[in-house]
Amino acid sequence: MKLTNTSLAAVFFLAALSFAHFSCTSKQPIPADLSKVNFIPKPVSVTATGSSFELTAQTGIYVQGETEEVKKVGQYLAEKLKPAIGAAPEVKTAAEAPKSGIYLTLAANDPELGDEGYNLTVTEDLVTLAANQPAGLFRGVQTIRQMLPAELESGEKLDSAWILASGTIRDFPSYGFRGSMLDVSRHFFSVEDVKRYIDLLASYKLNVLHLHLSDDQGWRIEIKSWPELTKIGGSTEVGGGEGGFYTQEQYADIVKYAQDRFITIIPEIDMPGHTNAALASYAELNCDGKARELYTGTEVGFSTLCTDKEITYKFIDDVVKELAALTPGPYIHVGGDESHATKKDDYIFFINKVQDIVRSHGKTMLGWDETAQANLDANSVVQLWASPDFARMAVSKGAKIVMSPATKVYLDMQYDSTTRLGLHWAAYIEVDSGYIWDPATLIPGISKENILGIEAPLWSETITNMDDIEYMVFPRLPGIAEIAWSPKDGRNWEEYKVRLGKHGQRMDKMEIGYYRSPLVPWGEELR
Ligand code: IFG
Repeated sequence: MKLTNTSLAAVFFLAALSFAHFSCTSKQPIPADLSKVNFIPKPVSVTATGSSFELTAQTGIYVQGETEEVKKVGQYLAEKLKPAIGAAPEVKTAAEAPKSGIYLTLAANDPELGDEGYNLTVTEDLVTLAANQPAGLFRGVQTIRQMLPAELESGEKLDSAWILASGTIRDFPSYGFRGSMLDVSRHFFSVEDVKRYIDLLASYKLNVLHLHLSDDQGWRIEIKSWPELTKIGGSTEVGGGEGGFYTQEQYADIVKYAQDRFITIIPEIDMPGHTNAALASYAELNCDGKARELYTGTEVGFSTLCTDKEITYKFIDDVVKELAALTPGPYIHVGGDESHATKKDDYIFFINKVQDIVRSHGKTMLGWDETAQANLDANSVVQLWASPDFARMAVSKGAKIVMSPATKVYLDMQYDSTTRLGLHWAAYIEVDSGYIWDPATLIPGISKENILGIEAPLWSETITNMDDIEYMVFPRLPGIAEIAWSPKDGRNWEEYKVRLGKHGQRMDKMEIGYYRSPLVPWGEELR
C-alpha cells in the first residue's frame, strides 16, 4: 500500500495521540503517607492509603449546590492553592462529585461532626471535603493547607510535585469556643494588624477573637452618641503614644473579615473598673463630677464608674446598643475585673444592671471571673483568669466557663526571666507548660461539661507592634489550639514538641516571628 503524505501524517498523528494518552494515563501516582503529615491541631483520626492526589494547573475545584457561603469557602481554598495550581481557578458548582478534582459538599450527613467537623477523603483522582456546615468545610481547608509543603504559604516554586497524600481524615473539635484575646487598649493596633491576627487564628482552626476595646489607657471603638470617648479617650496609650481607635466602619470591616473565616468577634467594654479613659472623656461619669486626667501608666484597679448615678447606666445602655448593632456574635464582654475601687455591694448591683442592659439588646453577657458574684443568667458566661473560687461560684449558678487560666494561657507572660517582652506576675510560661495541662481537670469542681472553651489572652502593656504580638503568641498558641480542638487522650509533650519543631518551617514560610524555644527541636536542617 502506497503511503501518501496524508496517510503518513495521519499515522504520525495517531501515534502521537496514543503516546500522549499512554504517557498521561501511565503517569504513576506518587506514593505518600498521610499518617506522616504534620498537623496542628492533630485531627481526631487519620487513615493513610499510601498514594496521592497531584495538584496541577488542570485541578478543578467544585462545590455542591449554590450556597454562597460554600462558594466562598471554595474561593478561599482556590486562593490558598494558587501556588500549586496556578491562578486561582474559577470555582464551579456541581450536583455531584466530579470524576476528578477537589469537591466540597455539605452532604456529610454525619451528626458527630457537629458544625465545625469534616470528613476529608483523598484518592488518586478525587479530593472530597464533606461537612454539615460551611464552617466545617473551612476548618477542613486548614487541614488541606497543612497537607501540602510549607512553600504553599510563601508562594515559592516547588521543584517536586504538589501532592496530597491519600487516605481519610475524620475530624471535629473537643470545644466549641476556641479563641484568643487582643488587648487593643493598652497599645492600639491597626485594622491591618488585627486582620493578620485573624488569619493566624484561622490557620489553627480557632473560632473566637475577643477584642479588649476599652481600659484605663484607651477607648478604642467609636460610639456615636458619646463622641468624646474616642476623641479624648482614644487619643493616647501606655507610654504616651498617639493611641487610636476603630471607627464603626472599621470595626464592621474587622467583624466581616473574621466572619468570612468563621471567627466570632467578642467586643469587651471593661467596667466598672479599668474605665479611666471614659472617666477622662466625660466628667459626669465620675462620682465627683470631675473628669480624670488621661492615664498612660500600667497600674490597675484605681478607677471605677459611678455605680449609683443614673447617667452611668444611660451611658452603658447607649454603648451596648451601638456595639450590639455592630456585633453579629452572641456575646458582649462586660469585663468586671479588678474593680478594687468599687465597693463589693455596689459592684454586684452594677453587674446585675449591666447584665439586664446586655440582655435587653439581645446579647449574652460574658465577664471575667469576678462577675460570678452577680445574679447570673443561666446563659451568662464567666471567663476564668485568676480565681478558681469565682469559677466554682459561677458553675454553682449554672453558668458556663471560658478557661483562660493566667498561669497557662496568658500570652503576655514571659517565656522565662530573659524574655525581653511581657510580665511574669502569674508565671513564666515556656512552650511546654503552656501545653502540658488539661482544661477539664485543671480546676477541682470544673469539668468538661462546665467548660464552653478556651481562650488565650494577649495583654499589651509591653506589646507595641505585630512583631511583638507574634513573638509572644507563637509558638504557644498552636499548642493551645490543639488543647481546644484535639482529643485529650494521646496528647503528650514529647510527641507534640517534635511535631511543633517540624511545624517551625511552616511558621517561617508564613513569616511568623515566633520565639525559638530551646525546648523544641526546631530541626536546623529545616532552616
Ligand atoms: N490582669 C488584668 C489585665 C492585664 C493583665 C496583664 C485581667 C482580667 C493583668 N485583668 O487579666 O488588665 O493588666 O497580665
